[in-house]
Amino acid sequence: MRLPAHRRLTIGAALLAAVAAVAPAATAHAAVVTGPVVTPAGVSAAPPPRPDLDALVGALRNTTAAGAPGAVARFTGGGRPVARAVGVRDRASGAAMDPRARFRIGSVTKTFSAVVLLQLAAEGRLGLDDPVERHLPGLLPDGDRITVRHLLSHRSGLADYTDAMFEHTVPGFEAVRNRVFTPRELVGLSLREPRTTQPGAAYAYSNTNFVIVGMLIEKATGKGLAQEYERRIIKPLGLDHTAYVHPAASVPGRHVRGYLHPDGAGAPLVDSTEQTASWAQAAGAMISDPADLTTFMSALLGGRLLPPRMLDAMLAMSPTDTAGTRFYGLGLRRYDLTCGVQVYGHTGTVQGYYTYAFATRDGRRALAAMANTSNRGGANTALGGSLEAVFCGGKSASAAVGRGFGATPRPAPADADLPERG
Ligand code: REX
Repeated sequence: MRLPAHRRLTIGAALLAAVAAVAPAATAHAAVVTGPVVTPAGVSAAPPPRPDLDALVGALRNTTAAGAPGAVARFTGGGRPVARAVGVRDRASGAAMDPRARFRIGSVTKTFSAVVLLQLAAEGRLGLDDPVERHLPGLLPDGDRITVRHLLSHRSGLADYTDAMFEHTVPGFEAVRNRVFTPRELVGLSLREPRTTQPGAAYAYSNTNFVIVGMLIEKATGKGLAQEYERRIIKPLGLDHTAYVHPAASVPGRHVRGYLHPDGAGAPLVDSTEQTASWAQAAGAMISDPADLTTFMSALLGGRLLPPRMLDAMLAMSPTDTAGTRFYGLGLRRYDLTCGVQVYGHTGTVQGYYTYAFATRDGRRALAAMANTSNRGGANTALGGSLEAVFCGGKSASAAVGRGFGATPRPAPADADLPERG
C-alpha cells in the first residue's frame, strides 16, 4: 500500500535526520548507512522480518489444541497476502475453517467506533476534551467530569456492566442473546454499580465507555451507527464483508460458527453464532472477515482514515499491564512483541469468537487472526502467538514453540494459501 504524501514526507525527513545524527561530520551528506536505522517513529530502514508461516500454523494448531474448533489468520505485507487455517468453521457440517468467512469481531468494533468519533472531532462537531454532559445532558450523574477522551481511553471510571451480566457464562449469554437493549439501558446497568476510578484517574477497561461513544456518534450526526460506519469507513475502504447488523441476530453470507465454552469442565460447547450482540453495540457488535480487518488496520495506521492530529491522539498510549508490554490509546491497543516490533490494533471477544487485528506503525504489515471459541483463555493466548510468528518471523520467542508443536499427531485439516474472496 502506498503511503499518503504527508506520511512519506514525515518518514523521509525522520530518516534523513537519523542518518545525519549517526554519520561523522565529513560524510554527513554521503548517506551511506550500514546498520539498521530506526527513526523516532520506530520505522526501521532494515527490511522487516519475513513472517514465519510454520510458526503461524503452529500458533493456530496450539489454538485448536487448547479447545477451539478452528483457527485462521491472514497476513499482509510485502508480497502476496497469505492465509492459514486449521480445524473447522462448522462442527455440524465439518466444513473446514475458511479465511474468506465472516465472524463476530467483538471489541475490534471499538477501533471502528473510535475512528468515526475522531473523524467527527476533526470536523469540529465535538471536542475530545468536551464533557459528556455537553452532548448527552443528564445521561451520567458526573457527566460534567467525564470527557470524550476519558471514554475512548477507558479512563471514565464507569463500571463494565458485562462483568455481572456474564458472571455465569452460559446462563448469562442465554439471558441476553435475543434481547435488544437501548444504549441507555446498558448505561443504566453500569450506573447501578460503583465507579471503578475517579474520572481520568486510571485505565479501567469498560464496555460502557464505547456504548456511550456510539451514543455520541448518533447524537452528533443524527444518523444511526450502521450508516456512519458504512459512510465513513466501510464504503471508502471497500470492506464488503464488514457490517454493523445490530439488532439482526444472524451473521450474513459465508460465515464461521462460534462455539462458547461453558464454565463447567467437560460440558458440551454451546453454538453461540446467532445472537443480537445488543449487549455490545458500539463496543463490540460488528461482523467482518480477515481481509477486511487487515485492510482496515493498514488504512488506519497508514493515515488514510484520520488526519495526523487525530491519529496522533489515538496513538497516545498508557500502559495496561505491569510488564510494560501492553498499552491502550483511544480505541486502540499497542503490543510490544519480544523482537521489539510494536503493533497496533485491537483484540475482540464475543461468545464463540476470539479475534486479533493488528498492524505495524506504518500500516505496511497487518495480521487478522480468529478462533471460533471463547471463555477459553488458553485458546486466546495461543492465538496471540500468531502475532509473534508473523511480525517477528524467525526471531520470535514463540516461533520455536510453534515449531516444537509440530509434534502434534493431527495435521491441519485445512491449510490454505489465500484463495481470494469471491
Ligand atoms: C464479554 C464476555 C467479553 C464474553 C467482552 N467483550 O467484554 C468485549 C471485548 C466486547 O471484545 N473485549 C475484549 C464471555 C476483552 C477485548 O477488548 O479484547 N465470557 C466469553 C464470559 C465469562 O462469559 N464468564 O468468553 O465469550
